[in-house]
Amino acid sequence: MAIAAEHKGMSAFMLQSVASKQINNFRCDQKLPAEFVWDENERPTVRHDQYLDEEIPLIDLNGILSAVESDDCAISHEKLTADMVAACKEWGVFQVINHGIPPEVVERARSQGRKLFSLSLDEKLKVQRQPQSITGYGATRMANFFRSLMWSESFTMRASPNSNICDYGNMLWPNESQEFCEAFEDYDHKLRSLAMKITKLLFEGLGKMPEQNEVFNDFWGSLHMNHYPPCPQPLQTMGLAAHTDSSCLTIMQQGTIGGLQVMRGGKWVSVKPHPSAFVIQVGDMLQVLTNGKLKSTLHRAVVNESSSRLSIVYFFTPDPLTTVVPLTLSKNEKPLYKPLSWKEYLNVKAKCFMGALDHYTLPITN
Ligand SMILES: O=C(O)CCC(=O)C(=O)O
Repeated sequence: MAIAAEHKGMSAFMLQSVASKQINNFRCDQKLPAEFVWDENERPTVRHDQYLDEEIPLIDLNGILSAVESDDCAISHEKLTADMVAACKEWGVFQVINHGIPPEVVERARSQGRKLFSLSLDEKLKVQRQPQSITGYGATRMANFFRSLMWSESFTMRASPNSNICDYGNMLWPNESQEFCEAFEDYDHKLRSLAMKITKLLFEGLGKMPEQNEVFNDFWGSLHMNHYPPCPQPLQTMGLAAHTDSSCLTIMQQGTIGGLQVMRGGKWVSVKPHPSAFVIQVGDMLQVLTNGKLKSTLHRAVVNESSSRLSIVYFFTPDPLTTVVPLTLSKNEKPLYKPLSWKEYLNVKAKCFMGALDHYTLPITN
């Protein structure tokens, strides 16, 4: 196919540059450029706003996140953790409300995200993601696994405890980066705490609370934003191709415009935006830590013709060098995965993409 031949031999870095240039120079009276047209059998069949009658589980964290609990609370706590685990097993995704993160914190980060993507391409290229780096501006890193380009641009920063948020703020707005820096540092700290709590609740729901394991002492975070401009032929392209996240947990804010779809029972399901909710998804590392009891969620993003969409994603990951092993083993249960570090896993994922977990999967023995 012509497009494949055209892209053959291009590095992910070059593909990112091609995609960013095309998207930023695009005029809305133009047709979808050929590089973005996906093969018919790979195109979306479910629109961004085509929702099921059955709702994706909505979990109310009201009261549960506070430290003090009465006996009544203990019952609801148990039910809540069981509901979370059931949602992960049945849907691979759930949304949380009353999560304790004020709406103004979310809006402040979203407004800075919109400001960033509305900069000129030249300004954004000052912070372009470099070939071996996971942070910076560009198209998605998984670009070179696909023959066609994706209709999106993205920007990633390391979050605490090793944040480069303010460094990026200073590079983008040398004399006025304070607002950017404060907005995302605040967002980062609050999301980190929420991610820790939800991770613990999930382990509790599985009946195992491995507090002592070193993974729990040292989680890292990163903040990733995706911008999907309106697209003239949304059903011929893909915003972000199907993938699982390498993280432990992913917490996403998708605003009011839908586009996220998760695979459930062999079918794509659109996640309906809830005005104040965060979307929670299981990543590859949680699959390893739970010995496959929770599976990482296969998901993708589709685009639409009328509205631009911004998603802000917080990836909660193990410390890059800490050894990650299955932690929820019951008596006689064998580990399904070899020990790994997240750093090493990212390198394998960059080469094998969706085959990365297979690389660490142990043969089943009796
Ligand atoms: O924007 C979305 O809806 C999906 C984002 C996503 O899957 C990602 O950034 O990994």
